Order: sequence, then C-alpha cells, then structure tokens
Amino acid sequence: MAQQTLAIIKPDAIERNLMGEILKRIEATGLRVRALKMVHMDKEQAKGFYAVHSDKPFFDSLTDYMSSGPAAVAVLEAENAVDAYRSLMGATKPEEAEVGTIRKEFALDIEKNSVHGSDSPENAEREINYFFNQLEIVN
Ligand code: IDP
Ligand code: MG
Repeated sequence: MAQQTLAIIKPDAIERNLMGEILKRIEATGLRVRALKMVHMDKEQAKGFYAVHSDKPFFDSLTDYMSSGPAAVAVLEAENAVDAYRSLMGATKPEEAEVGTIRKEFALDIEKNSVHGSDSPENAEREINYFFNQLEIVN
C-alpha cells in the first residue's frame, strides 16, 4: 500500500514565492499531492507540532519562526513517500544538503530551511492528523 508523509513549505519559502517551484519538484519526483492548504500557525500550534523538540535550545526560536507567517501543508503519497521526500528535501543544515535538493537550493540557514518532511511513517501519521481530517485528504 502506498505510504503518506506530511510536507510543510515553511514561512521563509512562502515569503519568497517559492511554493510553486517546490510543488513542481515534489510532483516531478513522482510524489502525489493528496491534500494541500495554507496555514498560519500561532505560537501554541507551532509548539504542538514541534513538541518532540521542546527540550532543544532552538525550540523557542523555531516556534517563533514557524508562527511568523503563512506556510503550506500537504499530504504526499508514494510507495516510499517518507524517504523519497526526505531525499528531495536534503539535510537539515543547508551546507550539508546534496546538490539538487530543495534545501541546498533554497534554505536560508539551519532554521529557515524552507521545508519540513516527516521522518518516519509513525510520525507522518501523527503529523498528518495534526493538520488534516479525513475529508480533506483525497484517495
Ligand atoms: P528536520 O526538519 O531535517 O527533520 P529536525 O532535527 O527535526 O530537522 O529539526 C526540526 C527543525 O528545527 C529543522 O528543520 C529546523 O528548522 C530547526 N532546527 C534544527 N536544528 C536546529 C538548530 O541547530 N538551530 C536552529 N534551528 C534548528
Ligand atoms: Mg524532523
């Protein structure tokens, strides 16, 4: 059965009008968009989404940034969606990201790194449910 993952086009990328460019790369990789919407998270919603990082030194700055402007959230589907999208994104630190990845090309720094992708099928399920109900996801 096809796998799903949660993607976020983060505020730095939306601000620079990169949504279409990033969605183009997602589609070109063969990932199917099953849900898509704009969100402007408040601080509490950003903290809830990134709760796994609540003890990290960058948590306050990260959640300020993620609530600083609109983002696009999407459910992507493919055979191997989690790993396929992580590969397309590139490493968290843009300077470590491979050539041709979204973060290599567009990330501003380690925090404002343009995109989010779930890191496991279990986290993908939690993250998809954080933003979408079943009626918003097409088959
Ligand atoms: P990931 O997005 O590649 O899965 P995570 O380690 O899960 O990376 O971190 C979540 C997000 O937190 C990153 O995408 C980035 O925006 C931010 N972040 C991670 N490490 C740092 C850091 O050392 N300083 C500032 N922000 C960070
Ligand atoms: Mg992560």
